[in-house]
Amino acid sequence: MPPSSLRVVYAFAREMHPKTTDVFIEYGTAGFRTKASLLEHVVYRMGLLAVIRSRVKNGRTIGMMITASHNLEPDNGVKLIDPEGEMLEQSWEEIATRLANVSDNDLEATTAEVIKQVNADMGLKASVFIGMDTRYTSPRLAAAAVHGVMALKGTAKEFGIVTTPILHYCVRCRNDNTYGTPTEEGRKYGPYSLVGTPGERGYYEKIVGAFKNIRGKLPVHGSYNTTLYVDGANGVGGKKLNIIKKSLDGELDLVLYNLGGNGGKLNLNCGADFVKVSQTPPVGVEHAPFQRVASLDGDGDRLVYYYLDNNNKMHLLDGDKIATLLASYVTELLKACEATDLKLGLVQTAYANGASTKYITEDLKVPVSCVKTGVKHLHHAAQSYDIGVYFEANGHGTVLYSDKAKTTIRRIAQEGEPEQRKAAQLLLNFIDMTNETVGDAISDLFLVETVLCARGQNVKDWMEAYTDLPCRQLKVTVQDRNAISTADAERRCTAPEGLQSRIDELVATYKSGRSFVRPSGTEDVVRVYAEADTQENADKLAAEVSQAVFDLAGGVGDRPLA
Ligand code: NG1
Ligand code: ZN
Repeated sequence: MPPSSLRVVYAFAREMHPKTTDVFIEYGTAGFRTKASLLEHVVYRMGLLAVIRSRVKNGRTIGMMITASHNLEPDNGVKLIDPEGEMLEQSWEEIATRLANVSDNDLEATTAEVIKQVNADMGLKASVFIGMDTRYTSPRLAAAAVHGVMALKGTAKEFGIVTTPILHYCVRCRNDNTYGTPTEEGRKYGPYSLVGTPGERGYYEKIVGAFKNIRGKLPVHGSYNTTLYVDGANGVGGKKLNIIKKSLDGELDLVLYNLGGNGGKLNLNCGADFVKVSQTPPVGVEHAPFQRVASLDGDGDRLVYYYLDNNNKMHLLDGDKIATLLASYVTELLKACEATDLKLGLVQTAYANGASTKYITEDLKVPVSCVKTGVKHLHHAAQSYDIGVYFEANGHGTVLYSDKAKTTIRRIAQEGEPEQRKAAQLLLNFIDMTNETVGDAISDLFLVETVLCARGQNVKDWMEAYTDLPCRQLKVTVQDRNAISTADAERRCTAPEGLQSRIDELVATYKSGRSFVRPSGTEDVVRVYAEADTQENADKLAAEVSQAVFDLAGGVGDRPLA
């Protein structure tokens, strides 16, 4: 494409999506995320970048998801998805930030610069898949994305309202037709049965088909009960479960709440992030004690469970509990099929509860690594195992199976002794049910339900594997959150001076105390995490560390936020 044809880049910007703000915006852990009203020009420019990225990847499809996940309704965001269904390569984050912040007048020249820098062949075809969450600002932003794609003569395909993981799945399938068919519904086979080869399955066929298949092999027994309540966060995940529900034939009885009707607001006092951070049940869900409840976030990529006891006290089963449940079950199946050369490992972040890390190491005897916050770091680390289970404590995670693992398990399923074959076949269904591209609340929900059913366990049995240390998360607003630097997978803070030694002093006064601070990548705050032997102590430690951040890192206002 000759440089003169980049004029249209400026024309679209000026006429349709002008930059109306000078607020600097940065591509963070989850792409760009801020007030929806500040995003239109950013999304348009990401449409341009997606086309360039697609051409650099030889015309393979790139994804663009319009969402602000668990944030409240007024926010929105955009992130790019790479051809394998993974997060955008890190080295492109700086390019995205540059393109998002230049003036409209400089946009044409900067676009040309970027094309040159990444050596994109603008004569190639380019393909971009676009999806959005349920926010009322999303359609307008999706239109800006399409214009960005058009301005550089790429082909945009809109998926409408989808969960983030559905879009990741479709991008992966479009580029690798052995993984599946890039559609939500699938085309060939009736109500989500697991027929045909993996490459012929749409999203529901893959996940739900595998679940039904495995349920045929695992009769309900023990204290497992097929009724599951779900808090849909008034977002897209609940809506998709409502579609799936109709095809479940009693294998799982979903009772869905917070589906977006009745004035329920997205993520407001409900959803996985609210439940995890506030450690309180969502509004709008009514149930008896010990009923298993799953809570999704607004774009359907996070999942936590909880139940209430007889005293209405909430008990949370977060990402750590899900990770340990899945890792222990896969380990069991690997043993049963005697695939002893396959190494399983677990990846967590500093937010993982200390009790979970101890349980994984000492009881499950599974290697565990700790990485920086942000799915891309976890995903990457999980790829170093034959089978890598990764979860953030907030409920975002999945399981990755290497080609070696898949080949070995397939071979055992065909050639092994009868007992080995049985375990390997269950494992193959388990792999089918997993969305390996990214953490996926719907896929994870079916994985959890499968393990509980296989073990005949209720939610209390699951909880009893280990006891979480009480913990607390707080936020502190400071003048410049980037004044905080961290090291050792964010567990220690290297600036501002004196803060880490203050944290060490405070932690030393608490039994089982642990605390760390880091700047958020999605909000303009510093996050504080603390755990200790009692809830009272965890709360106190978190408050004291927040005060230290406030004092030493330039707190804004009268005192730290509650
Ligand atoms: P930040 O705002 O950087 O803490 C939050 C989550 C991340 C990740 C991103 C993306 C916590 C403490 N942090 O990031 O784990 O999920 O959002 O959504 O939960
Ligand atoms: Zn999310």
